[in-house]
Amino acid sequence: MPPSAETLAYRICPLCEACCGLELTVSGGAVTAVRGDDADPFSQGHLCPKAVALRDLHEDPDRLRQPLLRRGGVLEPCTWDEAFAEIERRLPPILAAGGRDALGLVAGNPVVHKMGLLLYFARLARAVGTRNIYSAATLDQMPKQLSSGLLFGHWLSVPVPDIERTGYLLVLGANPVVSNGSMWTVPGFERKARALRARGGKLVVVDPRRTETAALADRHLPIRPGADAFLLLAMAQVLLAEGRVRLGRLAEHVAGLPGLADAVAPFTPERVAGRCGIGAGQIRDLARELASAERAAVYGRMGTCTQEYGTLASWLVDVLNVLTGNLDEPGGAMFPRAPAFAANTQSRPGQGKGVAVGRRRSRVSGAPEVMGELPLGCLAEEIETPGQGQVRALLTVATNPVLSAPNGARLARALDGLELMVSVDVYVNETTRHAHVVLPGLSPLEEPHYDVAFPQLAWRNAARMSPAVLPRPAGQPAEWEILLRLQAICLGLGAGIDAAAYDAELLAEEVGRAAGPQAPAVLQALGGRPGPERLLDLGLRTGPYGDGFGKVPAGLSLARLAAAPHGIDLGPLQPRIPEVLRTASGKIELLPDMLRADLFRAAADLDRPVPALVVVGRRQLRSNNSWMHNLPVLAKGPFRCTALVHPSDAARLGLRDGARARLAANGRSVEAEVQVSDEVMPGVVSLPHGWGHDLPGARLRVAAERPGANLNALLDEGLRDPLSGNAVLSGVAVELTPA
Ligand SMILES: Nc1nc2c(c(=O)[nH]1)N[C@H]1C(S)=C(S)[C@@H](COP(=O)(O)OP(=O)(O)OC[C@H]3O[C@@H](n4cnc5c(=O)[nH]c(N)nc54)[C@H](O)[C@@H]3O)O[C@H]1N2
Ligand SMILES: Nc1nc2c(c(=O)[nH]1)N[C@H]1C(S)=C(S)[C@@H](COP(=O)(O)OP(=O)(O)OC[C@H]3O[C@@H](n4cnc5c(=O)[nH]c(N)nc54)[C@H](O)[C@@H]3O)O[C@H]1N2
Ligand code: SF4
Ligand SMILES: [Mo]
Repeated sequence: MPPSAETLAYRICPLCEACCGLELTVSGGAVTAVRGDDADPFSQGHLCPKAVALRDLHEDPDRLRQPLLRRGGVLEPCTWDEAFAEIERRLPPILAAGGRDALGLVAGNPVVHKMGLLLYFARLARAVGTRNIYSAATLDQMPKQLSSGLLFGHWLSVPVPDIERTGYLLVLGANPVVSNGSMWTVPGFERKARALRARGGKLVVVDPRRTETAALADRHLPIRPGADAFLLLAMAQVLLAEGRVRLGRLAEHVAGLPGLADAVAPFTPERVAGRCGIGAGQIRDLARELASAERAAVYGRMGTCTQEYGTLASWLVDVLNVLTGNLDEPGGAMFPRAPAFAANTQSRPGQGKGVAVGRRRSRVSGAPEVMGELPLGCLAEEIETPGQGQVRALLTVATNPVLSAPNGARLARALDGLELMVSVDVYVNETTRHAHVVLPGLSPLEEPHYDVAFPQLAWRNAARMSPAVLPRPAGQPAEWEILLRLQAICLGLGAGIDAAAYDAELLAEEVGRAAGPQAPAVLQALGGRPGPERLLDLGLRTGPYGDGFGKVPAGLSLARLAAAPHGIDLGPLQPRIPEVLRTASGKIELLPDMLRADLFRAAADLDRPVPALVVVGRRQLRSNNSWMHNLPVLAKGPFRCTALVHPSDAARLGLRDGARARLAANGRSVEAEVQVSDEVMPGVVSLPHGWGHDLPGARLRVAAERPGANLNALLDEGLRDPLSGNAVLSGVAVELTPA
């Protein structure tokens, strides 16, 4: 074939949780067009403007293609051997002196969008054995993972709305029309929501801002930020007090119902109305409407997690799903069944160990470990504070916490105090500019892909994998190999290790433990594919749809999946209770002790005065957290990092539309352009996150042209939901003055 001939390639988009199937036109070694893949049974042709940016990302001259090494204070290109040799020279002595905990690990959002990173970061973390593990999860969804773990027994047993069959969808603190869904993989949410309304169903949105999703809804209820737990408690109180609870089929699978009525009794609609900014009558009506809908689902996301009562709110979302008989029912909130890697399809069905938290605590603040992680908000103090267990070396993988986490300025100072910082990333950005060694990952187009986590959160069961679209540049390792080499260095095996042989050795150990006498045959069947692909084949073949290495001839395997470029549909969500449960009791634990106890904190806080002005975040279609502002196709157009202010607040504060204003909190401030709009409720200002690209040393030429204001510069790294350790990013008091 002549190199200029056009070919079509199919690739799952790695840029958000929707995981859309894309059809890429490839010509002359470059991607020349990006479309949604209409033949993909899961995403059905959906795509958003970010997909087109995959091409910009691939071609971005600022994207790193060579490792960098700090020499004389400056990050300079080096060879891979030099980079690993430097790490091997510096890291083992730090571990020898300070122990395993001297190495901190931080994983960022794109880790979950790259098969090699997700599978091998977990392995690296286990092998190193450090307690200092951090990730974007504690800036995001940890409350949902904790509440799901407590209710259902596993961190990723998160029920999602069965949107195609529901008649009523209540959305709190999420804007899936823009975000394309989170902890709910639902490409084309907007189309599905319109279809819901077209068939006579209802969409209700609870959000301080009339979002793009709220604009589509039958009803928008503006809520004071941080008050969701109170709203949901009152709704549960109404259902219980008015005898509207119907557990249906779940009755025999639920524990803890008797205590629930007492626990929520103090939170009547009248008691919480002021805190929520929603009338008691409206709260009561909402509860009754939800209870009387034939098939309904409640869904809460970012807004309900990134607040002081994030775990309570996340728990109550599912309490309402249970109380209304909608959990695990078609048209309600259901558990997907992932084809591979899902803990809730493994081990004994219906019962397990549940989840444990607080098995250890962070050294400085005493924050409990959750899901093996410490709150990212603790990282700076763990680096700064001397003593046994102090973080002296740091490995960051695909993360930019200097912008994406509260009070990045403090973290940036702390990073400069490290003895060694290694970053696996594709840019020199606000965080990696602090590194001593930067190891670049491949462009997503150069790697095969399978979504390890998202099928467990998907609107429909499916299996899809993408081969690499473009060849990998000679000499550049895949990210899983980079992580494996780092693991070898940490374990004293040396940087020069043969990564493929080491990987095969580790796989043999794993399979040996799991498959016993069958291990040699299993290893033989997995063959000599690269590491992550072998793990995927193993996961698929031993998974719930798998071929069981020949036992189920029509079952799934990597070979079978690879032969289906658009993916394989595995049907609508099916009821999974009790099989999905992994609690010790084998029941849904409706009132876990930890949450019952947290209700006292909420009750004591019910009458706290509401600040005059609080800040919330805002996601935008042409932006993705902190890292896609360097891509021309997304960066063009009107500047979007504006502060939305309600007309009544603007008048009160003397702010004009288009004027610049200073936002101040916690003794820090940023400046942004004001956009006066009744889209936000009075008393709330909305500013997007992930901006602030004006820090010296970052190499993001496009982003630096319009740096924007960093919302997180205002926030407090110590303010967390104490149960999950999740940062409070929403509802923080701010002062707003003309600049
Ligand atoms: N105030 C406020 N703060 C927030 C949020 C909010 O709503 N409000 N949202 C939070 C949420 S939900 C999240 S998930 C976090 C995200 O915060 P982070 O985990 O910091 O993720 P990103 O900001 O998306 O930055 C991604 C990083 O990965 C790098 N990267 C991109 N692609 C690749 C790749 O293929 N390989 C490698 N190795 N690196 C890559 C980028 O260069 C960048 O450094 O931000 C959180 N911060
Ligand atoms: N285009 C785009 N898509 C993205 C991302 C992106 O940056 N850009 N980021 C991706 C990531 S990492 C994630 S985690 C997902 C997140 O996806 P979503 O969960 O949909 O997150 P947001 O769009 O931030 O929506 C959160 C909503 O909560 C509202 N809110 C704030 N505080 C409160 C509160 O106290 N109560 C209630 N009820 N609402 C509140 C905000 O106004 C906002 O509308 O999006 C993903 N998709
Ligand atoms: S919605 Fe998400 S997965 Fe789909 S094309 Fe856009 S960024 Fe990619
Ligand atoms: Mo996120």
